[in-house]
Amino acid sequence: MQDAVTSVINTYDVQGKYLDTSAIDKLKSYFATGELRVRAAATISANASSIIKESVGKLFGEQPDLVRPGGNAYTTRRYAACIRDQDYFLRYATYAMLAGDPSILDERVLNGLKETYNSLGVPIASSVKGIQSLKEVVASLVGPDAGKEMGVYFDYLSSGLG
Ligand SMILES: CCC1=C(C)/C(=C/C2=NC(=C\c3[nH]c(/C=C4\NC(=O)[C@H](C)[C@H]4CC)c(C)c3CCC(=O)O)/C(CCC(=O)O)=C2C)NC1=O
Repeated sequence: MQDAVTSVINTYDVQGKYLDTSAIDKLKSYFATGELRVRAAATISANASSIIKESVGKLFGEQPDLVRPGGNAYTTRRYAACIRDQDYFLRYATYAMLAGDPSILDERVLNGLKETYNSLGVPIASSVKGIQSLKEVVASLVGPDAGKEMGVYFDYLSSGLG
């Protein structure tokens, strides 16, 4: 896993170069949003269970077949797995937002996930919809600026799955 700072340093170290203005601008923008990121992470952490609840409410409201017989989230065991996956997406997107870097999502979440979902018949399009519901619920809770930062990582998860 890396963060915005180690990402810049690694890139320049490979080339044996000092930081140029593009690198400095990246670092400036990361530090300038530091307080915003920490505050958003605190709000998300304190409200995680209601965020999850609201996001699956939206998803199952729009796609009720998922929780009916034959649906992938039907039965208590699969319903619980579905909620747990939403929780993983929220928690890891929050970590990535704090780091200002998506690498943790590749390493811990997306690696092999699509294959697992396909082999278990977990519908990818509905999972992406669930991630987008998280994005909406979080944005309404933390406000537009922090919502935009989080949105980057929910979109990263969505396109990594899709
Ligand atoms: C930390 C990183 C991490 C992730 C992301 C992860 C996901 C993950 N979700 C799984 C299953 C699952 N995921 C879902 C999710 C859903 N079904 C739906 O219809 C909805 C669209 C969606 C919820 C929004 C379901 C229902 C299963 C169980 C499928 C089955 O066993 O038949 C499985 C298979 C093993 C298991 O059941 O635990 C994995 C590995 N595991 C991890 O360790």
